[in-house]
Amino acid sequence: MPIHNADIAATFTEIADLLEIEQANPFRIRAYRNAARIVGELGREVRAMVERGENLKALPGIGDDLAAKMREIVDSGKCRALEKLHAELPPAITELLHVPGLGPKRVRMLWHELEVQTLEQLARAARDGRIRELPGFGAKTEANILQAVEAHLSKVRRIKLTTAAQYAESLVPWLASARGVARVEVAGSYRRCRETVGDLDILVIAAAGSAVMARFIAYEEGAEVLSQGPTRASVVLKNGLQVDLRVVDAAAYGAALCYFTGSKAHNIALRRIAQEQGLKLNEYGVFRGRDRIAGADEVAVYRALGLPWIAPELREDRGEIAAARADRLPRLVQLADLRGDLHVHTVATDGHHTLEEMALAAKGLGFSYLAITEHSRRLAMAHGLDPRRLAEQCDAIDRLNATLEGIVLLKGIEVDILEDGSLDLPDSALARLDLVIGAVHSRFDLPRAKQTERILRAMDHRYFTLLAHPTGRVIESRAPYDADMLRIIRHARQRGCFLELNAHPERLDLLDSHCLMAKEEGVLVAINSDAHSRDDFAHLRFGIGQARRRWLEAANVLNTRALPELRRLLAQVRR
Ligand code: DGT
Ligand code: CA
Ligand code: CA
Repeated sequence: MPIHNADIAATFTEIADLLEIEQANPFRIRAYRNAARIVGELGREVRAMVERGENLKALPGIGDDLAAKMREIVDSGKCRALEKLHAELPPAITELLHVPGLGPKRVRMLWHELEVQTLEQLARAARDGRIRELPGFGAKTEANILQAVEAHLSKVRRIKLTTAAQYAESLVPWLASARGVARVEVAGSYRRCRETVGDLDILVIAAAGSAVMARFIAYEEGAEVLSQGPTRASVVLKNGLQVDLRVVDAAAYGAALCYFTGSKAHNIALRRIAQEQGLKLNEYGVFRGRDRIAGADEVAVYRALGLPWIAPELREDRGEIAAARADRLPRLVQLADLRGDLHVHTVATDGHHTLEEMALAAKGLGFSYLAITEHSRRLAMAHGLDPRRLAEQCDAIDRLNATLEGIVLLKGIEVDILEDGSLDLPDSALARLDLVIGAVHSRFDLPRAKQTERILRAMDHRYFTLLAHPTGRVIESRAPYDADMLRIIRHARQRGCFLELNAHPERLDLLDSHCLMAKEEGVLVAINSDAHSRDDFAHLRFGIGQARRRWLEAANVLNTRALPELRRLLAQVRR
């Protein structure tokens, strides 16, 4: 069974959680949490690194012990350290940690005193009024716990697109290699590049009697078969992700692809258009009376409805159909339009590769420029740069640029925006840079007016160029900080500075809705990888997907500009 980074990260997180409940050494716990984060954010598969015999200890915070555990997980699918903890503690107890207000101490007490081991038992204990009796709990806490558990139990689970991609990219070749399969494609919200997906919808063209269904059911990562028939089946994978498979004829493939790509709202709008023209649209084709006038090919399905083909990312019934009818669909930005990346880190702070390694990797992607933007000193955890180290890096960049061919390194910084809106480095340190990215990394809790003012003030700084990950959210784990994004975007317009769409899989920030706001307000967006390793440039495709969902064209994106034009734009922002 192929092991994905998400599996390794989940194993380490679970170990850390269980150790916390056992009240183990905090340093040990932190080492596992750190490893889970590093692996979870890595732009390449640990499995491939192990297969190639690469040194896992090159990853930050990974020593002999963790490297050995990673190899063990990749090789055997198991981790003895976790199994040992499972033998000592109830299996589902870590779920309790995800209830707001419950830390390891309380979970331990609930388990020891009330024998609560699962969310259901927790809810029952709360309903019975048993929790309030425990020292340090009380009736109010009990009520809060009950509410949180019930909300949690009813919440439908969605999975990050980037995580789903790891699973889809193993499953698709597995299905494609079955006898009689002509084509495999993932439709649904995955194809529309939503930032999270509820399940995967996979479409297959296969001849009658093909082995694809049997192969799907036999997939090693499958945990449970929910339903199974000759042309459709649903399986839940071990990670909880549901996969719906449909086998269709080549003659209906385009119509099925259109139907199962959705969204539902887009489908309904298309069907209405068909009806207006006396046609019928369903998952088998476009029909006039009993004649199928289109079906095999998605472009032809749209054409039969009198429309140009609409890119999947647009299919949300958010104006794309009217735009298509008027022949005014946007020419969406593509990965190949990017000429460079304006936000990366190196070994000087918390990155894994050197300046030169990052430059060569960027050049390998066809980029003509790459901005080096380390953290500033305030982020001590990430070894942020002070003025002296920044100056040294600038010198190193100058020396390297003199020898590099085909790629130019730009000098930048990801400087912390302090609580009062000032920047973490003095003007004298920033003056020499080509660009200054400002970022909020602290005090996410400021009230809306204060948070907004803080960011506006930072933008007014004479050297400020670009606002990094503008809302600060981390997908499914940290909500955006409370700030007036429209005001921030309008201020960026007046100030002439830019916004980032950070393509890091945990972030995808600018959010979907703000991308459109930026476009409408005329603020250029930089789609950046925030790479901490040369493999992380792979994140860019998810940033591109997010941008496309909100209609961004190459012209709306800063780093589609050629270097001379980019330099001109960056210089214009300085005061
Ligand atoms: P998800 O899985 O929640 O992230 O979102 P989707 O869009 O992948 O939704 P899903 O998996 O329930 O269904 C896949 C596609 O199938 C959906 O985008 C459109 C189509 N579909 C599903 N149910 C209906 C329906 O009741 N009417 C129409 N017109 N289309 C539907
Ligand atoms: Ca789906
Ligand atoms: Ca589905």
